[in-house]
Amino acid sequence: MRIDIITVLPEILNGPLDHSIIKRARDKGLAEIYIHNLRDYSDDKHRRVDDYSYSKGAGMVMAIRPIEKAVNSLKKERHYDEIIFTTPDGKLFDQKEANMLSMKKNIIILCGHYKGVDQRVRDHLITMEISIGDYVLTGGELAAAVITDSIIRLLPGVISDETSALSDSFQDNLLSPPVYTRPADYKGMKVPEILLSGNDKLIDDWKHQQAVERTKNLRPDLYQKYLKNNS
Ligand code: 6GU
Repeated sequence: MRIDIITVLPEILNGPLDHSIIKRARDKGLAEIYIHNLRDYSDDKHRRVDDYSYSKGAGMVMAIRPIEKAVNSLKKERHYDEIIFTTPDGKLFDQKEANMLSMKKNIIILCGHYKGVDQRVRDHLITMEISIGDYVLTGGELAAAVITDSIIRLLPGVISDETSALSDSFQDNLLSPPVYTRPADYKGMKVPEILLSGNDKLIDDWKHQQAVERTKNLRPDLYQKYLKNNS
């Protein structure tokens, strides 16, 4: 899978997507991530990509010209399944969206900035608008990193079987059960007896029951979804 990210702050994105599991996925050729500086597509001698809003006092707006140039130069090379814009008023991102996007071949993510983007970009170039939560970030870069990370880890071969993405929290609308490692007794704080039993069937039942219990207590909204899917 290939993800092209268009941004005015490429420095922010390089760091988070160049470590650990995501770095390994890129090195193994399982994922290609390219970060493009929107300013490279500006015609302006100061490399500006924003301009004044037609509504007074509304702050700066990302202009359509450089964005269209950037998007078209990518589209000329290959077909894109989705062109995503990150914005606090987009559709709330969740595991289901991550699963859906992980099955695409090529996507573009345009990082929102300033007071937003010229509406004509959203109307004519963008196929999908995503928010990562009900709070405001200074720009779409961290959201793009979150979205990219959540997609890449789902690609076949990126995560080993033992830690399979299928057993992640949220895949079945359940939070993960608690986990423990050695020592079995640390200053009187003990690992639950059942995990030391060696009985895989009993341990699996216990983990599931813990996951259900945790979800019920911590995320009643998710628990309702879980009940609906399992009734
Ligand atoms: Cl995608 N962008 C910005 N700027 N803020 C956000 C967001 C996106 N998602 C939540 N807050």
